[in-house]
Amino acid sequence: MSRLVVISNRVALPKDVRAGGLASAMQSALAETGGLWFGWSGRLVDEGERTLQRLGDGRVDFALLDLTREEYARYYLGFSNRTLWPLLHFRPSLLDYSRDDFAGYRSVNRLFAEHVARLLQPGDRVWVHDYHLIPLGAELRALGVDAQIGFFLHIPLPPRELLAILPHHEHVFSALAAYDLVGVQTSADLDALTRYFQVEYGATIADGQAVHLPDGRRFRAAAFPIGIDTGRVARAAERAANGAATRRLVTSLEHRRLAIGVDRLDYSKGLPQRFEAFGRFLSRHEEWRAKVSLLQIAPPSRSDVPEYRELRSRLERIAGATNGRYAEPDWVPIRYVNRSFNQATLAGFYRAADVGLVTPLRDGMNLVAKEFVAAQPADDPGVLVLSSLAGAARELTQAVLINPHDPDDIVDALREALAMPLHERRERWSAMMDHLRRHDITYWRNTFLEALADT
Ligand code: ADQ
Repeated sequence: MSRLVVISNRVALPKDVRAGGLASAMQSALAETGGLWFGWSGRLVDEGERTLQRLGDGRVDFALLDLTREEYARYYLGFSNRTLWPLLHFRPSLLDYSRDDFAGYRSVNRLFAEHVARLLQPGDRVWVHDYHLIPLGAELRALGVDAQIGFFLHIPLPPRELLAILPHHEHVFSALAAYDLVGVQTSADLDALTRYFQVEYGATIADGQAVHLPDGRRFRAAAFPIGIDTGRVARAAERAANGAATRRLVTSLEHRRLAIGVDRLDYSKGLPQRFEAFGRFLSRHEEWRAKVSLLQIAPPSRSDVPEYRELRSRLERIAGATNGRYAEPDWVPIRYVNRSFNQATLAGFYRAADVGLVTPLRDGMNLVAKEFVAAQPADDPGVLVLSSLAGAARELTQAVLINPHDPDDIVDALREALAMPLHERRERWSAMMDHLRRHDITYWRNTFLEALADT
């Protein structure tokens, strides 16, 4: 089988213990066929000190490229995370555009392409990941690369009207036509993509998937909802149930109930709304005071971006106010923890929880929702409360679905979840678990790579 070359902003090395499902899916794909994973090293250097670090054993290799501080500021913090991220998450009011950032984004994509082009071998298949690297395929083509190249967008794709808000959007999104296959998370994202090409470029769409441009370019687009390593999460949760971390958590609850949220600290995750709703739940349902806690695990991310720092102080204020108002000497409503845990520990925490609160304002998929379900014990499963605006809601239809913009919806869902009879919890859980077992991360990776091979 031909070698696989994976390109993403960050690379997960085999020794990375915090690596999640995506990292292990890529690593196992690379292990099967041999290959290379290319991305930013995470190091910032001065101009002229850039290195390309090579690791691996010759069968599975890693190539890690340094960036300068200027490139990091423009490509990563600027255009990727202050322009594309808010826009693609339906938040145009947070969009911060600058021509210099856009130029930086393009030049890092070109830089990546130049390095990758030198590392490619005849017959390689290339798989590019996510919004940081949309123009990479076109840059590779400009360098004469004729390998099969696929692209997967992990975050949502909003309707054309929103995409068109981005200055010079045509220079960004038309680059998708350079790929043989463009994968998105849901059929809604796929509709947005095909519609954008129809309206902006007069493309015609055959079989709902083949996009033909009037200039003769063509590519295939399809939805590939990403999954998790369902079996691994389930086994990890079972093992962790008796581990020290889960036992300490359970003991600390003293038979009270537990709702859990686990998210990167990001404004797309709806954390202020979740905290507010939990406070409202306690205010409205006195009978639940001192009977249930919310454990929110939220490690800071992108703290060099001002919106993320503001979010952090906002959450501290709401958690502080809610705790000040309702806490008892022996009970705190919101346990707010700003650090990350390894996947096994998280799996144990999910299993110990009665309710998983996953309430993003917008999310490409949301793997935490899937991990929460996979970690539940079959005989006494917890209840997933899930935002209908997360990609995962299209598959996990047996969750208690809510609109995160309506705090009362979250309040009602919490009450319903905490009171749900065992037979109903089991019924909902088995349907979701069946789906997750059939559509796991290996299925996702294989369907994408098979579709790429078919292009
Ligand atoms: P993210 O926005 O990072 O991913 P999500 O899918 O929920 O969102 O999480 C990714 C992984 O990070 C999960 O495996 C989760 O367990 C882990 N994680 C989250 N918080 C953690 C913590 N506190 N400690 C340790 N691990 C933690 C983007 C898109 C999503 C899409 C994924 C995959 O925004 O919509 O589902 O990519 O395509």
